[in-house]
Amino acid sequence: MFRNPVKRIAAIHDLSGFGRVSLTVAIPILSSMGFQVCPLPTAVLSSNTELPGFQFVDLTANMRSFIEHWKSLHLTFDAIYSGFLGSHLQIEIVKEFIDHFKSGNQLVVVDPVLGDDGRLYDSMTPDMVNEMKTLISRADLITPNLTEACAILDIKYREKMSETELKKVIKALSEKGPAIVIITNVNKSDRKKQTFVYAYNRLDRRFWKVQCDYVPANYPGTGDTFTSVVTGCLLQGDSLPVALDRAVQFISTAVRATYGHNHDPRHGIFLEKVLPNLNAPFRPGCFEMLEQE
Ligand code: PXL
Repeated sequence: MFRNPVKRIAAIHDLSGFGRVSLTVAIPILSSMGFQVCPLPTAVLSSNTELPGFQFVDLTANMRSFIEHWKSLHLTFDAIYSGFLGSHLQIEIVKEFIDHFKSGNQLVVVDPVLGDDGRLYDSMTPDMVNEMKTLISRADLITPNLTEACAILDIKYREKMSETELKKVIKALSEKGPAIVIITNVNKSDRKKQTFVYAYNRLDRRFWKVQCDYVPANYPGTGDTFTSVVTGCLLQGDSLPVALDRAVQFISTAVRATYGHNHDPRHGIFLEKVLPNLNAPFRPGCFEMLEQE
């Protein structure tokens, strides 16, 4: 079998017409980084759900026939990347998708979107949390925030955790299947205007930590931006810390390009202004390796 001359990514997310989230973030980022993105839309929305009055068409009933068509075309994917999913049935479909399209040399990325800041999103049911536990077991890389990590492990969320506790959480997640676990948005500090990303690669048993600027504005789609850039970097052959560093720097630049404008944060970050940065030479920022336990 020929390998794809342009690496190909199946991206299973919703398509929100306005407001820079999910597919409208993943496609431009991963295309700019040189990959063919094949969207399998889970739903079509007029805008992200932050904007009042959004219209919504659920595509759960159509997803299996789309997938059957892809099977009949004998498509192969160098990566499979799923994000926000709307129902436990959709999670089941993504599991089937991975089981069918899995190949040896492939990156399976699951962003287990369930909640933030200690609470699950309104649309998330206990069924969905349970389904997500089995979906992440099929992934090579997962990118939960701390709320999602705690929900998957059935442990109580605490806003602040010590590094030792965080390492335990990350390792416990990795033992459920994914070799690489990245936890975003950890130990936010308003006073110091910073937040952290922690990561672990079970294959070399190393932990990493990257410090990020924290800007007091909530832009939808920054999680999608982060996971898309990390996925692209790893597919380009970067090491895990370099991928984390590039993703953090990209988001920080995008937020800075947005924040000074008189702009409604619900419309998302000005991604279009900073996409060319994805092709700039890498300049090391601020990742550090942590002591092993
Ligand atoms: O992952 C962010 C996201 C994805 N999809 C939809 C959203 C959002 C964030 O607001 O509204 C529809």
